[in-house]
Amino acid sequence: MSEGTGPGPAIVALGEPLIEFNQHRADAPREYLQGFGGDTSNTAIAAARLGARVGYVTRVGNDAFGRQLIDLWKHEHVDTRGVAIDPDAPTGVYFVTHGPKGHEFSYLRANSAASRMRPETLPADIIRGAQLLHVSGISQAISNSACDAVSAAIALSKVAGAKIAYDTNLRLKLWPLERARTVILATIPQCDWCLPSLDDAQLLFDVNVTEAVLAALHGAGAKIIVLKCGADGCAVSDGKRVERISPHRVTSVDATGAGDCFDGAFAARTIAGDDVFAAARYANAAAALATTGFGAVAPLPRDADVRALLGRS
Ligand code: KDG
Repeated sequence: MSEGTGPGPAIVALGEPLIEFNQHRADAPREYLQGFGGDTSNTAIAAARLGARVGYVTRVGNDAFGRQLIDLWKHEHVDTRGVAIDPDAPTGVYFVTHGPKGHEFSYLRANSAASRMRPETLPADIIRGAQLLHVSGISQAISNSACDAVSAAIALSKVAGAKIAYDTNLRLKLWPLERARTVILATIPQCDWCLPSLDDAQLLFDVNVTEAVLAALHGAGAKIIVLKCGADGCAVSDGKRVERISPHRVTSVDATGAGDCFDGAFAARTIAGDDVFAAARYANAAAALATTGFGAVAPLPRDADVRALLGRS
């Protein structure tokens, strides 16, 4: 697998990586474990750990955190040819705190290097060479120019005949609901696979029941939907058939990045030839394993772990 030479990646993810500080001990709430996050980076690493040839497209700062991220991707066999170093803006940071309602994110990322992505700076050849582009609502929320870069990347992938996977990843700390809704509803019909969480879809469409959510998403132009329902597993719909996939029983400590792991596993398996239902069953198990450790990246599983969990269920 290549980190910078040889054949280009089959899967390309585009977005913002973050340095993570995770409050990992209930008895020491001011102690933070440093790790890594950023939804699309998590997705890229998850897919790479599961055996896919993956590349990442972003900008990092010319700082210690940017260098740590580049080292991480190299270590994880994620191709870094699409990563640019911005001399004038920092790498983004976020904190994860844990409370009775689950985890909460606090960001230090305004005007970050990744937020300065724009269509003209995209590595067009790398995007055109991939079979699958993965983007998210966070990639679009971080700035107007990054939002335009996502549209440009989608256009490049479409011309190249690649599949496009889209996680709505709605973060209301990054943009207001009305703007998010406008952009997300314009993006959904352009993508082949729509991978929202149930929470996102409920907020976007103001409906609650899974069937109504799936109908609203198809009505908005989604072709294939993989609805991630957190601790309740997921539901897959191709417009003709709906399959509900039950959750796996694991000891969860931190759900940060579980949805991103799902996306990476789904991408890895579809590229390997699985149909969307089989890929979602696999991804559902991978995502469960991602909740068994702290942080978005450290607990991302390997193929043998996922298959062992699938074999136990
Ligand atoms: O899904 C986990 C991500 O949300 C986390 O790693 C941080 O990318 C992040 C974000 O923007 O919230």
